[in-house]
Amino acid sequence: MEKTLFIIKPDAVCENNTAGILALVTTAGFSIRAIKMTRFNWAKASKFYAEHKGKAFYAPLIKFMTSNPVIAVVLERENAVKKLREIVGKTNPAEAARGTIRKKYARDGRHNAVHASDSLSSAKREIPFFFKASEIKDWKYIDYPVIK
Ligand code: FUP
Repeated sequence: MEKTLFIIKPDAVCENNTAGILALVTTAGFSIRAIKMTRFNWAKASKFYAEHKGKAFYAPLIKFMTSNPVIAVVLERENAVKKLREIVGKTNPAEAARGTIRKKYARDGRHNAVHASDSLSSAKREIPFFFKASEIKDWKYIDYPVIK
């Protein structure tokens, strides 16, 4: 089993698309191992997107990602990184395949609804931006007896 980081971005959170997006990922066989609503500050977002520093879209991207809350999610399934990227679709919704999350929920190439780690090493770098190891649990339902 593999874990990856998924972020529901400010556009999708504010447009109330969280439930629809999570329904798509859980239907695709992912389990939610950790989830939280939080807000990026400038320093954290700059570090998260450091690989894009120097590109024209970098500052507007950071501005957008810090503008409103995001929902960070640790998702797990076999081949999670690759499979999640498939159902997320291409960066720009105009190029994203039908049935993908970005085709359905993204507005454009910046306000594109979600983030998904692009490799296992990215997932390992990105998950700790939001979660301590102790917050990521393989919960198993236990039917505790009722104590009267
Ligand atoms: P992706 O892996 O599909 O999220 O895309 P990238 O890593 O290439 O880019 C990260 C984010 O930068 C995108 F999700 C949105 C933003 N971006 C732009 O705003 N404009 C661009 O031309 C490319 C990316």
